[in-house]
Amino acid sequence: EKEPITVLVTGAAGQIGYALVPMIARGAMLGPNQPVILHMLDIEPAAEALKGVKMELIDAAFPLLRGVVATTDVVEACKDVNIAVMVGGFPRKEGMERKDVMSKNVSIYKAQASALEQHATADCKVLVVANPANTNALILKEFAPSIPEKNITCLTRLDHNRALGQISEKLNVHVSDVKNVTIWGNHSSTQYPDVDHAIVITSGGQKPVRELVADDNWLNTEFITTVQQRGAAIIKARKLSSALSAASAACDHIRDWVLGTPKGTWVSMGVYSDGSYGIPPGLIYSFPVTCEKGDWNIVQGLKIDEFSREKIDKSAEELIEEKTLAKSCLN
Ligand code: NAX
Repeated sequence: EKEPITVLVTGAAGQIGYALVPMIARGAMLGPNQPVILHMLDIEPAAEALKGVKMELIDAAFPLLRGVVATTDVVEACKDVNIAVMVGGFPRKEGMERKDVMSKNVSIYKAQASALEQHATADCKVLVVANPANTNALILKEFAPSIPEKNITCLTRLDHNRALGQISEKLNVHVSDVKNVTIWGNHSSTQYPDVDHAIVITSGGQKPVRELVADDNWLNTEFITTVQQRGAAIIKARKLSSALSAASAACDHIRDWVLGTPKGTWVSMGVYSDGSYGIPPGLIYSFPVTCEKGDWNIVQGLKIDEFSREKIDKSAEELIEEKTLAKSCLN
C-alpha cells in the first residue's frame, strides 16, 4: 500500500474548509488509491468548531483517511506536510480599507511562510486560496525562500472552471469536452478569461470555441463579465461566497499538478512569472500551464491579439499595485 500523503488545510473551520476536507478524504485531490493524513489549522475563536469538523471526519469513516490533526498551533499544523492548501485569511469586511485587509493578510502569510519553511517537507507544494490570493502567495514566497518558487501557487482554477461551465451551457455540450480556456492575471475582477485558443472535443475531432459560438460579441463582453463577476453573483444568491465550487477547484488544481494534465490540454494556475508573455517577473500571475510529474510549465507561443493584450496587461498592473501595497504593509 502507498505511504499516506499529509495535506494541510488552513482555515479548515470555515466554509470552504468544511467542503474541502471531505473531498480530500474521499480521494478527490490525490486519487482513489492514495491514503491521506489531514492537518487542519484554524485560529482560537474557531477552535471548538474545528474540533466538530474533526469529529465529523471520524464519523464519516473515510477508508483513505489515516489520521486527522485539528490544531490552532501553526507549528504542529505544518509538521511534515507534503501539500499545503492555504484557505485561512482575514476577510474584507464592510467599511474596511484595502490597506487594512492587506496588512492583516501580510502578517498572517509572513508567519505561516516561516512555519511551512521550517516544518513542512522540503518539496512541499503550496496552494493559496485565501484572498488576495495572488498577493498572499507572493508574500508566502518572499518569506519562505527555501521553498522552491515553483512550489508556490495560487488558485485561479475556480475561474477557469467557471469559464468552462459558461461555454458548456452556451453550446449545450458536456463541460468535460470544453478545453483550453485560459484565465490570465489576478484572481479578481480584472482577470481575463480568454477563449481564443479554447476548443470543444467533437465526434470528428475538435473545433474552436469561437467558431462554434459564432457570436464574438457575446464572447467579448457578456461571457467575460459573467466569469469575472461570478463570485459576486454567488454571494447575491446564497448570501455566502462560493464554497463547494472553490473546494472542488482546489482539488482539481492539486490533482492536475501532482498527477499531470492530459496531453494537448492545459489548465490555469497562479504561478511565479518568469517573464512569459511580457508579464513582469516577480508577480504571481495566472497563466495557461501544463503539468507533468509534479511540475508545471507555462504554455508557450500562444498568439495574443490586441484585445487580449490590453486585458492581460491591465491585470498585471493591478498585481503590481497590490504588491506595492503589500510591501508598504511590511514597514
Ligand atoms: P470563512 O470565513 O468561512 O473561513 C475562513 C477561515 O479561516 C475561518 O475559519 C477563520 O477562522 C480562518 N482563519 C482566519 N485567520 C486564520 C489564520 N491566521 N490561520 C488559520 N486560519 C485562519 O471563509 P471561506 O468562505 O472559507 O473563504 C476562505 C478564503 O477563500 C477567503 O479569503 C476567500 O476570499 C477566499 N476565496 C478564494 C477563491 C479563489 O478562487 N481563490 C474563491 C472562493 C473564496 O472567495
